[in-house]
Amino acid sequence: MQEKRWWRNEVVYQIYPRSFQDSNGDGIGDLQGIISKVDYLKSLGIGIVWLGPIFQSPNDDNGYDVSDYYSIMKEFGTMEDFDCLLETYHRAGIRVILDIVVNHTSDEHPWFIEAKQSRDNPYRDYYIWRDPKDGHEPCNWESVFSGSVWRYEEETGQYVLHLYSRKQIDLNWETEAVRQEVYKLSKFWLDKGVDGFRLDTITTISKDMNFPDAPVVNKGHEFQPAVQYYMDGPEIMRYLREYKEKVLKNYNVVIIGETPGCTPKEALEYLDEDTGAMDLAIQWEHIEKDPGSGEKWDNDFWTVSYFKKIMTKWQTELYQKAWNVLYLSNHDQPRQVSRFGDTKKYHKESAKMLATCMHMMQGTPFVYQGEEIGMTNVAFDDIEQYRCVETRNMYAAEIERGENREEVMARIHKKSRDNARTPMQWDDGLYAGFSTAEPWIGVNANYVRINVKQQMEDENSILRYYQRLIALRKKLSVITEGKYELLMPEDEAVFAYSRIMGDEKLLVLTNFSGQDRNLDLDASWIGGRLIISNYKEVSENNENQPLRPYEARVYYWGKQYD
Ligand code: TEU
Ligand code: CA
Repeated sequence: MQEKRWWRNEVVYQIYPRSFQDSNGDGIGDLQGIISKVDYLKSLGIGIVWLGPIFQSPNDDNGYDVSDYYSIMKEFGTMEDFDCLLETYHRAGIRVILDIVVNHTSDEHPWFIEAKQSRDNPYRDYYIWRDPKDGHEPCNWESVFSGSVWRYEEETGQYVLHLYSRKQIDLNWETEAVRQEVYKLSKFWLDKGVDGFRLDTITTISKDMNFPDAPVVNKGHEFQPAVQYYMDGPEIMRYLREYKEKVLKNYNVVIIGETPGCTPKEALEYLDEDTGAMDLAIQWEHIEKDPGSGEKWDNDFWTVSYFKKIMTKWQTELYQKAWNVLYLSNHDQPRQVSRFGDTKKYHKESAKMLATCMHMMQGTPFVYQGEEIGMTNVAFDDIEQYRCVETRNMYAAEIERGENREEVMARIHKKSRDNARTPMQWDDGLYAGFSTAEPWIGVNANYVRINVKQQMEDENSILRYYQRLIALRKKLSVITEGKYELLMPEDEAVFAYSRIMGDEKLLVLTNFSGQDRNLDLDASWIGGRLIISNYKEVSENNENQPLRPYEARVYYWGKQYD
């Protein structure tokens, strides 16, 4: 495992441990469950798994609120289970990446329990405290999860900062001891042999410490979106470079930063091999128009031409300078086939088309659990069935503001993070084969139709298609290395692009609509050889025949294929 930049040739699979596989019948996914699925991931062709947070946590935000960085969450198992997981996956040739959450800790972390005792407690400066301003919050910033970013602490008469939930208190990276703690815990896990980190919300660790009021953009909100004051802040590069210098550069690991709101220009700074600090950046631009507006719950702005523009920008600007992350789904986003495809008439076709469009681009594809079988959004009737702290807070705030319940639920059905967090659908048995007991969150009722077992047996399933896509990437280096170029840029439904490397080339044709679409490509694209498609009855060579609803076809020119 010594080769450099090994992550460029692999596909990453993201596991949300709580929802993947329960092994002991308590309704909660766990490490033994993950261990039991190693052959499944191997058969898919996965080279790297990213595990959502597995550390001790009161689970206000499902592990993104850590109370002990050195022990495994009780519900997930023990340190022995973790060691066994690492060994099992390594033996199968799959690398393991941990999700490190160091923008904040849980309010139940011993550091915070100490810090809130008194103003002169040695841990006080691990967090960010401010005096009340005219008897109120120090500034008007709105938390990502609704309400103010400030929480008042009676005992010491000060407010403490939390960008996320009230139980996720932001660490103060200005404090040398905090940075030392981060280095120490990172070394602990790296020395165990993990293959890298995904650094949760890492671009918010440096804030504007003057805490200016944010401009009022929406009179309906008491507090204001203030992302410009805490994203990619003034000291971010200094913190990250020091982290790399003191810890990360001593290991052959991959560092993946979660970088919401990041532009290609900023990404190039983060990703620079000499002066930067990470290997991959999970940018958000193609799935969230304006994360800064704080209006994630608004109706979709998304159009195919917008998507093409954003993807093309990233493909072009990072080319030969840095490496892209290719994804449409994760644990914070609705299911991709519900959002960008058609779950009714063209479920299979659209799920395969979306995968083709992403996997043929330049970068490392990230597959989020269940995506490979086309899992869909869920629509629970009652807010009580939702578990996500963001969703529940949003609901409470909107109802209090007098919004209409049905309308609020409709937005939740569309965008709630719980859409992606229902249990993995393994088979058509009780609780979808996820558990023998009632799961911590409801199973999507469509598991009888959409599940791994059925798709393993079906040659034409979405799952089998993912296997083929991943195998192709291993076979044809033009998929990893080729230069990207957008074709038919103006088309509102067809996303067509080419990949070129020497005398090898790929033509990727995808239709994002439920209608037939004509192709408008010049004669140099006639011919080639069909290497994958989501329809039957496709000619072996490209003749520019129209694309059928959600059709995807990929043609190859070159010598590597046999
Ligand atoms: O997400 C960071 C982040 O920007 C999200 O909170 C995003 O704004 C939100 O999900 C929009 O719906 C990371 C994790 O991926 C997320 O699960 C955590 O809740 C969050 O950090 C706090 O740790
Ligand atoms: Ca369990």
